[in-house]
Amino acid sequence: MPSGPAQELSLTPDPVNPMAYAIKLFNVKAGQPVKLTFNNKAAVPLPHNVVVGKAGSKDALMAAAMKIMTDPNGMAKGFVPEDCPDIIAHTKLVQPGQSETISFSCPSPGEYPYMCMFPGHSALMNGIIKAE
Ligand SMILES: [Cu+2]
Repeated sequence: MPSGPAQELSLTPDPVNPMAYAIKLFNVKAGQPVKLTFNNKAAVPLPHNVVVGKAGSKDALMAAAMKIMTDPNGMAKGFVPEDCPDIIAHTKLVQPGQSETISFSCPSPGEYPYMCMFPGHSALMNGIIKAE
């Protein structure tokens, strides 16, 4: 079980490119709780989500993003592929001006990918939480 103080991460869309995140790399301690807040404040209003995957699952997450993009119920699901076993945490689809905080932990050292699965965003709108 994770113990110790929560490591608070704060994420927004990139102020220059609204289809990317402002931060592409976070460093955390493995095994300690993480609180990630996504604040969807941007000059260009677009909905986004944040989907966090297991260590080393970036390719699997990318594939899941491609799949949910063509799902006729994708919007209703907030573009979160609930059937993807590599997902450890996610926000709902966060509308412009709103924010959401999610809690999880990175149990062991590794590179935990996060990405936005709103159609067309995942290729650039992604990053890594590096746990050590
Ligand atoms: Cu997005």
